Amino acid sequence: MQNPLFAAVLSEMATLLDLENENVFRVRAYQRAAQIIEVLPKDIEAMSKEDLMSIEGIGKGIADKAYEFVKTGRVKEHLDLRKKFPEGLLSLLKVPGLGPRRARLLYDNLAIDSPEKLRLAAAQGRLNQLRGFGKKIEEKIVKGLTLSEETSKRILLWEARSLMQGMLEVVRGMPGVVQAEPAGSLRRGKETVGDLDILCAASRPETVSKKFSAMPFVKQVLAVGPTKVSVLLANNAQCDLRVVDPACFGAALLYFTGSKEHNVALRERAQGLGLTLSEYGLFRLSDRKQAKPLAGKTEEDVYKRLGLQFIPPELRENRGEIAASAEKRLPDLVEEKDIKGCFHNHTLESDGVDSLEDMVKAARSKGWEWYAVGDHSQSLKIAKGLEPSRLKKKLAKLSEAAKKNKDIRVLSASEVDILNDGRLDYEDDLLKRLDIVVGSVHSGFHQPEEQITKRILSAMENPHVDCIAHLSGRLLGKREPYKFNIDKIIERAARTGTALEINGQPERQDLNDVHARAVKDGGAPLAANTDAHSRDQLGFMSLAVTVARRAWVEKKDLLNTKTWPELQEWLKSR
Ligand code: DGT
Ligand code: CA
Ligand code: CA
Ligand code: ZN
Repeated sequence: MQNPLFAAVLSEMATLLDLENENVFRVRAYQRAAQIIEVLPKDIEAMSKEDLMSIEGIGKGIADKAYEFVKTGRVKEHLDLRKKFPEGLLSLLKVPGLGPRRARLLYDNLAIDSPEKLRLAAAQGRLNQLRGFGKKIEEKIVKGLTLSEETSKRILLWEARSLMQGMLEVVRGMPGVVQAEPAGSLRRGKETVGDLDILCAASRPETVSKKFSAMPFVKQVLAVGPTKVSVLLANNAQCDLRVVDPACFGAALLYFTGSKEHNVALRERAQGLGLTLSEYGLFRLSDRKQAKPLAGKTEEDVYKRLGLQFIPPELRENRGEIAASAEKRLPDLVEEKDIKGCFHNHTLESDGVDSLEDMVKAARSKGWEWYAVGDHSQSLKIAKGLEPSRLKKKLAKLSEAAKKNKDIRVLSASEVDILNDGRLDYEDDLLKRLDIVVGSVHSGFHQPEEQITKRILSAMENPHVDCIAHLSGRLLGKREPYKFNIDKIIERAARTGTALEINGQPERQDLNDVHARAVKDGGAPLAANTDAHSRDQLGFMSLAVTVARRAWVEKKDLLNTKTWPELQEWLKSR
């Protein structure tokens, strides 16, 4: 699956064309094509040019480039465009708050071609010499610099997973490869990953490492040895491959999955038992030559020999999982197949792209029992939020859909803004008519902690509000969470029975794992939501479930594992 890599190429081309002052329609066409390819369910490799061109938004130019990319692993025009600008300018473009036009101004007038030079210029107060760079913009840029420095080298889990899928297909197809699995933070399901780690067992390691470094979408080989390769992919993501002997695959997988902290704690436990654990296996301390492994073929064997229950990768952060495993009280983690529905979704009535009918169809094909169709409320004008009159019309449409769909229960919902003063964006008599009300903060992000907390608390006091969405408001790499008092919110949620959402949008993953675990421990309900704005985005449920698993969440802790009769009962009890 080369789609994500090709999408990254197109999106960078859009940026470069914009830098060149190319006409905006061409720039937009590339941006649009990148978005389309990114979520295309079909592999571009398996599509003809005609197939591609039959998709709305993909013309001949893009189809030709897709063909070139599949054949050669690169796009010549992309590389030519790149050569026109210094590498540093490209990294400048990734700073939130700096578009291509502003970056170009900085480059042409102040010779700024790297984030470092930008920071210096800001510190020296040289930015406001430029037209259009007022105090506000400057502050925004400096904030953006800090954020992007922290996250620039990390990839969102969702994106990393789709890259990994493509890499695994290739590696598994190489001669002599017995097994290949993802490792590292990706396997643990961390919200962002620094690099992709692949572990593979093969009879002739050198052949694999050679082939791996010669893959078409490798941009640069960073290091290569017979059993270890590090490469940069076309989209600048780093990928590490380790090749090991099948006999110690389990021990190696355990080691390279990490986390480092989990590994250290495991090794301490081994030592206490007179054993030693390494990437090659578990041995007696007395077996100095490490000739006779006690375990190593599978992870299960290693854990068992250490007197432990198998620990799912999502829990391996040294947050109490080893003690829990030793005492046989590991949680029975929720799985995606336990999910029966979703509270928070959008249609094209507000800012989604698919119709109500199509969203319901997609939910049905996921095998869900019930599905709450929502949209934004009136105050969120940029997202075409529904005024009461439109919402009432939609309610009529929804009851039509509910009658037509017998095999999935269609519920009415809304994502209702929690206004700056804590009131909700619809009157109670309208809220009362909705099956599910999801309350959200979309404004006043800069209010002090006390004020934002108060807004959320008062929304939870409203008996119609069933769930609070994306509690922290963060966008990974783009926007910091606003300030709120998590303890007070959890305490209130536990009392009012209001669910707190685990939002599965790749940039949100909000609640995060730590907060979600605190919610569970605090006895408040959780709901895993996709916040889908298109049919494809129902797939984000898997991301929400991963966050839940990292938070030690079991089936019973998540409201949307309830069957329809169970959910009905819950709704009645509110
Ligand atoms: P990342 O890539 O920053 O998101 O995080 P990881 O956890 O994937 O870290 P990475 O890629 O540096 O290494 C992959 C795994 O290899 C890591 O989770 C544990 C193991 N590992 C790497 N270096 C060490 C080390 O120095 N000591 C131990 N015990 N384990 C290590
Ligand atoms: Ca890694
Ligand atoms: Ca690595
Ligand atoms: Zn929202």
